Amino acid sequence: MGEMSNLVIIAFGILFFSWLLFYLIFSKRHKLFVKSFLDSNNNILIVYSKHSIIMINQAGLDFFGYNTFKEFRDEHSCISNFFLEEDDCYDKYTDGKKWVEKIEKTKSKSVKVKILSKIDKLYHYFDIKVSKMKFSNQYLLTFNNISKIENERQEIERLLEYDPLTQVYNRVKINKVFKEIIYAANGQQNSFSVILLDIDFFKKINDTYGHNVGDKVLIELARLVKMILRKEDVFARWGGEEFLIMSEKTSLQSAQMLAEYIRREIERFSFDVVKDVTCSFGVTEFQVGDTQHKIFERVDLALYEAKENGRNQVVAK
Ligand code: GH3
Ligand code: MG
Ligand code: MG
Repeated sequence: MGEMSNLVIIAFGILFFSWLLFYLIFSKRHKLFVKSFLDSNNNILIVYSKHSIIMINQAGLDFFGYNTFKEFRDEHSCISNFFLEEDDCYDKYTDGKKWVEKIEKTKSKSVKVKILSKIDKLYHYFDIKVSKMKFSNQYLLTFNNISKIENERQEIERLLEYDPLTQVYNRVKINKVFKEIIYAANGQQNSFSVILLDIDFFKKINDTYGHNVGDKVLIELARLVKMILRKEDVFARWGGEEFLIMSEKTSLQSAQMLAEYIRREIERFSFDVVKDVTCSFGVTEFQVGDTQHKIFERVDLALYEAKENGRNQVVAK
């Protein structure tokens, strides 16, 4: 009886170890098969599970600048650490470590991300598609490099926001900035001021020297004002010979001083051909509850008064 049970145990033992051996060989072969499949693809492919990377293909290692998966994994468990912050791009703060699961549940199952390549030192944009693998809790991440199309899109967007003559922002950009800045100012009591400037007797310049010289004055004026302003000030061509400055965290008094400084610099500047040019300025500060329309009404009225009072001066409202 005792011998019999020993035999049964040994038989089970043999069975178990053969299964284990078979499983190990099979799973290793399976893994090698998956790896060679992933490596054959030129796109970066990553197998992800439980918030960490469990496989990356050769294209991925090449892009991130690692020789082996082990080197890569030792330094980075979560791929979202690579995602850089940019408007309309997905970054590591959006959904934290659970980002793969979150994306898989969205309709598009994909996100746009921005990554800096260690190899070519360039920013790349990818559309990452997340697919859940059947009968497992693993996900396949497919990186589609959309840098070319994204750069072209950004270039077009940039062109749409710039005035082709003076190379400063135009109304498209200003309206966009206004929306954001008013929203921020209402929320955080973070004030800002607006300066509107208009060239005095510009029609006379055109009539006397011709339209091309008038254009040149606009270019020179824009360049001069841009040089005076801080990087964080928004400067735009509002219309024909009207320019607008938006200064964040700037009180009415400071904006008035800035306008006065610009006014004097323009007055002192010797423009090509025309030599003397002056401008009139309207200045106003954001007040809680203001709309873009209200701000413009005030700054326009201030500018009107500056013109009425004899031009080449600053009026604050
Ligand atoms: P004020 O002191 O009252 O501002 O007089 P002004 O002559 O400057 O005023 P007004 O606004 O009547 O004239 C603006 C002129 O600017 C009219 C238009 O022909 C000219 N202008 C608008 N856009 C351009 C441009 O892109 N290039 C040139 N050269 N002129 C332009
Ligand atoms: Mg005008
Ligand atoms: Mg004018």
